Amino acid sequence: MRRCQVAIIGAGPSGLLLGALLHKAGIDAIILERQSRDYVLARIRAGVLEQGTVGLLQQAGVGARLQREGLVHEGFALTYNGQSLRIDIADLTDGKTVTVYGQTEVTRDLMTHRDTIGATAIYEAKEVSLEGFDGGSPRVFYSKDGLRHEIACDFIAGCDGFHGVSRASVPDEALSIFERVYPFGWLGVLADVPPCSHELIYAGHERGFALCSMRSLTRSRYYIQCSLDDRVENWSDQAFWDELRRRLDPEAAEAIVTGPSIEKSIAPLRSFVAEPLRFGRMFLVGDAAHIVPPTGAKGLNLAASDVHYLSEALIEFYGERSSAGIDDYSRRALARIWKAERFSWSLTGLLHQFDLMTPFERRMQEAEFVYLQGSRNARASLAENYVGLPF
Ligand code: FAS
Ligand code: PHB
Repeated sequence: MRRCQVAIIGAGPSGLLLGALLHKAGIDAIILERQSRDYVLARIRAGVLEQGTVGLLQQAGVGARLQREGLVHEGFALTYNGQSLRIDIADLTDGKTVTVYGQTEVTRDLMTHRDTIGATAIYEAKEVSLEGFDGGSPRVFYSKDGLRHEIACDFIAGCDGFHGVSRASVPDEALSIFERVYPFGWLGVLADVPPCSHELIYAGHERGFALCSMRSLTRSRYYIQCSLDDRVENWSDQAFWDELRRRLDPEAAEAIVTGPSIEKSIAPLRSFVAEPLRFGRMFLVGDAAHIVPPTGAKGLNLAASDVHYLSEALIEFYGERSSAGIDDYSRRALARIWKAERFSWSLTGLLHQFDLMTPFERRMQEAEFVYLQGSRNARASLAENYVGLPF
């Protein structure tokens, strides 16, 4: 049987970032990941980092490549039925910005860092199970190379995403679930073509939402809203490019450079929060605790603030033998989670087409866009949420 202070379930951004911050504080953690490294790295997900997330990665010692290769953005465009409005986030938030740097690269930097510091991450750890976290002696079990292994620890960090084992190990009666499943998904395409604009474009259109994003100046990431029963195989590259162009303003549509997709996938959209986030000596972190529709670019960034709160709490516990931080983790994390859930839900409602929209609801979308066009205060509210509310 192995022993460590903190057992971290999941080697996504949450687990790897928590592991890096705990290591820096001299706290011994073991990360257990169900998949292989390559599998984790092949998942194409988030693309926009808030300043707080960038700062945390730098604090963890993994900010160098991000600093070199990340694209700092001072604004983005909102378009609605072909009209374009630039949201000047730097001007509206006294200089705050966001950084475009793919989650794949964040994860790669964190994995490389963990190897460099010689800290333990066990990949392809199957059949992970958690025991004793409601008492004082948590245990984690997993299978690898045909053997069953056991880890004794002080705490378990459930960083294992929406479909993980951590939240599933909590008795239903101990959890309150809040959820909205949206009646559509996002069809995403990654292509080695230059972006159609130097900034992101969030497009609301009667045919459906579209998003023009990027990973670098030579690699673009595009999304279009699609129906829940749609399939990737229904969409040739050409069909995707044609539909994307239909949903953009004329200038952006004209600027689209097409090319073969190197990744094409459909993601469902949901808003989800589990309360509370602490169960004795086990904590839920990141997507294990909450999901947001990616419209507001909050998913990865919310995981980062959870990690910030939990790492601070555990460092305080081991450093000062105080449980104040771990006792307050759930309350503190949920306070920021719910504000990001509101923003993501609101922006999703503004920019997407809902099948059963009444003419009144369509007018409400239009009125919201016209209000944003005419009110600096309205744009400032959107901007302060987009750059990320304070930790
Ligand atoms: P993750 O899901 O990233 O990581 C959890 C890890 O735990 C995984 O590696 C998994 O293999 C592992 N795991 C699961 N069960 C386990 C078990 N039983 N034992 C051991 N390991 C286990 N956010 C944005 O901001 N913008 C986006 O565009 C965006 N697009 C997304 C698209 C998709 C399809 C999904 C699913 C999410 C998207 N997100 C996006 C949100 C996403 O970026 C998450 O917020 C981010 O991955 C959260 O990181 P983690 O909490 O580490 O969870
Ligand atoms: C992305 O680049 O994948 C991305 C960017 C912003 C979002 C969602 C996804 O809001």
